[in-house]
Amino acid sequence: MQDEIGEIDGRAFVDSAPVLDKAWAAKSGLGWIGKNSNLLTRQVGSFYFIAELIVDLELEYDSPVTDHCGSCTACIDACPTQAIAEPYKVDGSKCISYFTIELKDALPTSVKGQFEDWMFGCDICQDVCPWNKFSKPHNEPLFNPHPELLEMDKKEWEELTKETFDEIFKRSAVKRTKFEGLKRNIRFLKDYSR
Ligand code: B12
Ligand code: SF4
Ligand code: SF4
Repeated sequence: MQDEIGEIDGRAFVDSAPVLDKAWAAKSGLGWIGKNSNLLTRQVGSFYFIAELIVDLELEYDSPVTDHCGSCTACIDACPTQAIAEPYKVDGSKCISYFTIELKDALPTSVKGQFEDWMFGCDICQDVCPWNKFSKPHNEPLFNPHPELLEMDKKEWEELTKETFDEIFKRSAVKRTKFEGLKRNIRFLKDYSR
């Protein structure tokens, strides 16, 4: 933007600061917030991050778009932990994503058998969303998984070592759980899978 426009100042964020990503994106006309609480569009569904540029530049604003969830309840029906407490409201403390990424303590046995095969995060309420049949594959090499990761079978995941974890998740958000967190999740799936 500086190359095109000249002297401007600002900051960029991607899930990296206390900014209301979804609310601002919806206000900017980038999509609507669906019943699964993610921002989505009819053109590309919801499989993307939301990023912001906060700049000292006067812009022409777009208007919000309309909600196209209609009578669909696919995300609510598919959530294995009933975390979508009511349309548009996700109870974070029941979400597999919270349990497997954010929770630092032991996983409660009250949710045993409910994680299907999710060991880090969960995309079920997006996988079932009819608008995601319009989602497009990325072309960003940095998002590609480590090739070794794609080859691993169940046994290798269960025997994951710190060395392999450090290697395959070197540049990945999976580091957020740390090695012990991911091992905890894998053990939980092993002990309580249906
Ligand atoms: C906390 C958080 C979580 C928590 C809680 C999520 C929740 N739905 O409550 C947990 C750990 C569970 C989580 C999980 C996931 N998350 Co998350 N998460 C966040 C984070 C860091 C903060 C959200 C937040 O609580 N903000 C504070 C509250 C007050 O704001 P808010 O939720 O935006 O709500 C405002 C408005 O949206 C509006 N609003 C909200 N609900 C409603 C309902 C009605 C009826 C109305 C009128 C208005 C309204 O009012 C609020 C106040 O202005 C954001 C990043 C960010 N900085 O925003 C990512 C973010 C929301 N997460 C994201 C993703 C990708 C996920 C996962 C898919 C990850 C995964 N694969 O496991 C799951 C999806 C779970 C789900 N169905 O929502 C993306 C969503 C991208 C998108 N397309 O929308 C974000 C935006 C990160 C990013 N920048 O890309 N997440
Ligand atoms: S991410 Fe998974 S657990 Fe969380 S609300 Fe969606 S389907 Fe439910
Ligand atoms: S699955 Fe249906 S209700 Fe849920 S966000 Fe997608 S369109 Fe909306």
